[in-house]
Amino acid sequence: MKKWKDKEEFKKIFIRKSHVAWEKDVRDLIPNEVYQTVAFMIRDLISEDWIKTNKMYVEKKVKQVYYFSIEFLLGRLLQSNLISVDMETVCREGLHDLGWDLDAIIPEERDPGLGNGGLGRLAACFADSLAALRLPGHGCSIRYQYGLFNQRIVDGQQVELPDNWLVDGYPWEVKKVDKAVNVCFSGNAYMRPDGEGNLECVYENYHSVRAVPYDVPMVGYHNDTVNTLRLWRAEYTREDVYRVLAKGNRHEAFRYKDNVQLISRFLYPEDSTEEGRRLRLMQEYFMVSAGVQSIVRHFKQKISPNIKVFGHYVAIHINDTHPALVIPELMRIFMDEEGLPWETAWDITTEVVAYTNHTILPEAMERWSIPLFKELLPRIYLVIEELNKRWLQQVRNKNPGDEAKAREVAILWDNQVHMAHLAVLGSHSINGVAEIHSQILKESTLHAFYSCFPERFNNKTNGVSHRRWLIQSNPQLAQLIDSAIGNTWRKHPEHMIHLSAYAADTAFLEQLDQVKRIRKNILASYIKAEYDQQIDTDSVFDIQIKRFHLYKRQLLNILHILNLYYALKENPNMDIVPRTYLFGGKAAAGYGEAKMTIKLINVVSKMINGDHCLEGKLKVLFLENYNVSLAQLLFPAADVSEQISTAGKEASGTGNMKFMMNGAITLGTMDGANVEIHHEVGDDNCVIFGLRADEVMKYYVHGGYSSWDLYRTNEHIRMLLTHLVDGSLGNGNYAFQMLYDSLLDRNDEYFVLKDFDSYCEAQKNIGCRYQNHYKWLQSSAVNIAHSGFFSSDRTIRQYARDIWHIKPVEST
Ligand code: BZD
Repeated sequence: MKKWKDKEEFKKIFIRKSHVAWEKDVRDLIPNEVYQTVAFMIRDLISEDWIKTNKMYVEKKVKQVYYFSIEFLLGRLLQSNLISVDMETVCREGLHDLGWDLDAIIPEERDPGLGNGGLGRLAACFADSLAALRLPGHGCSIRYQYGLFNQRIVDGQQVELPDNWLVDGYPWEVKKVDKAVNVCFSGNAYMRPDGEGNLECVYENYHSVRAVPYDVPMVGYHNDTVNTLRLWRAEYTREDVYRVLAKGNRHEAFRYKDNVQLISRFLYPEDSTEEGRRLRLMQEYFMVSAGVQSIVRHFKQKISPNIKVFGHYVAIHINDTHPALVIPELMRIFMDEEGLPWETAWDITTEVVAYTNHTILPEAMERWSIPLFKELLPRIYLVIEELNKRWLQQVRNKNPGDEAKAREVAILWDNQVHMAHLAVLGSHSINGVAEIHSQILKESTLHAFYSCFPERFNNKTNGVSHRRWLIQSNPQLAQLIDSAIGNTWRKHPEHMIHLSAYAADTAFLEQLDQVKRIRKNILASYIKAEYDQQIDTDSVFDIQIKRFHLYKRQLLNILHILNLYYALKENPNMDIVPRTYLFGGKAAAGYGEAKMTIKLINVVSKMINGDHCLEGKLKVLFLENYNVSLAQLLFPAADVSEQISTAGKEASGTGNMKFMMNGAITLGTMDGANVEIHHEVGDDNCVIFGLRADEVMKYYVHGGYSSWDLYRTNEHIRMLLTHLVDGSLGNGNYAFQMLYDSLLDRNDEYFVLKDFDSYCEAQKNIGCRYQNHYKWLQSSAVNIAHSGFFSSDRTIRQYARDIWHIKPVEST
């Protein structure tokens, strides 16, 4: 790996580079120019390794995995890359000599918001681990011109602003014009006899879009592996524009250009409405077709002309169902372009593809209307139709007369294409993302498929990159861990378990306390600077940061806070441990209840923070525009990690792991990976409350829960709900009617009221535990010690061993 020898060399190169890039004296640079100069210097360091890595994979003919994900939520790369090449100190000192502070330069990089939440961030942690473990694996996604919206809070309400993250350019990407491919949409496709007794497909009158890749290096931690994240952008070709122009209509040509570019213009929010669905389907096929074409081309050019051995060298992973069209696209290429018969094409396809499911919420299961699908992707539709025909024939032969069975597993049904069914059928491996989630998939959501292919189902509990979420975000804690157990945990996070021995070491716990204090102060200063709010660093920092969704139950959290507020008003001498409740997260633009929950939090926050009788006891803040960078400040400062989803609904959660790694105590339900966190640390070191998943399921199946009954019998609940609609929150009558209705008229689908008392108890329990500060610190240490299991390195090793069958590649 190339490095700067020392800060002197750094400065020399910096000065030369900045002269060339900006034609300016170093003293006259603006911070953004400093950022870009350092970024290009890092690119210089890694470029040889990047070329070498790809060469080595080809020369050694190793099997490579391609991770397809409609989202990659990378976070800023400057600091993480500096850490990977082990040059952070040299850079910091060099910049300092030149009059710049690295910490002031880092925020100059725009945080690329190419994802909504957990799913996209997981993809980024996986890319990080693949490179760190020297595994041959690459990402494939879309280069959205606008990432997830920027959130502003106006009058307590979320307002969505466009995120034009590319305005200043993106120094980490390399446009690869020579690697562009064409992706075809619409037109007509039909089968006809090929003259040799078989059928062949004719596909004509289609529109083609040029897909141009932009490669971003994924730099391995302290090694010389540099993998690639390939982001595709839709472009028009001059020839295509001329062709439209030749028809004599200039407006048509403009429209054509615009429509093509629209494909990679916006990231769609997870709960998007009907509008834009056509475009979303185009995006999915665009990414899939471009990615698969480039993999096949690379394979044929560099690995083997024999397509039948494709599966020995290539694994494709689909991150949820959005890339499931990989399956029919491989079939199309194998049959139409490589001339393979259906059966051979199918064997190779299923040998190559593996699928991870990330949700069991029925409304989040992707389905496309058949007429839309047929119109946009006629050739792909023919493949799916044939697949569905063959599959249902098999199912009906096995279960004669059982139409319910056919319905349960059909890809085409009710005029819809069922993407999860396509994904399951076309994959040799199907996994959930936490034990409980994988169990629910087998027992319920995908039970019919599980009985057909039990051997395909497995679990891979999620993990997060301890490099970004501990080493980078919390260097103070990382150093403390080093001083206790040495630094081998940085490469082997499972070694963190040795920290258990320090959970009773007073000196260590005092230092841990000190580190938490420092991190709380850093966060407090940031909040003062950015939001002009003062927070008390002696209070418990209780944090809920994640996407807003009814099942994640931010509503339960804020109702408890409101209840506490009323209790304090009634009894001002009540003895409570001072609390600072922090919220962050975005709601999908069209998700009324989620947006109203944000509004409720802001209204309650204003009321509580403005009430001077409560000063020093209770503070509530909603932090605008939660993103990866803000997350990096919040996790290290947390005392309490709010993981309070309705049991059975959160597939895994990954924020829970980041909090744990930073020593926060989980306050959660037995849901997703909380179950495994609880298993790791035990009842003494986390606080569990609420219904269990089987109890929730029983209520759904057999009934027996009435939120109105609770309303009638529980005076706290009645009072809180009344206040939502009687104007006493100072926001007009009926202000929160939608939330009131969801809790009562719609019978509280997510059991907020049912779990309310249990949650209040759990909050009291947290207060008591915090008062015994020594024990609290012990719990904190136990959590950190046991967080090694939740490193994405462990997860990726399991995927590599059990699903992809790929091995680390050592440089020679
Ligand atoms: O995936 C999340 C789950 O809700 C979490 O429980 C889990 O930890 C993570 C990672 O496995 N799912 C998402 O984040 N899903 C989306 O963001 C999404 C995006 C587009 C369309 C549908 C869902």
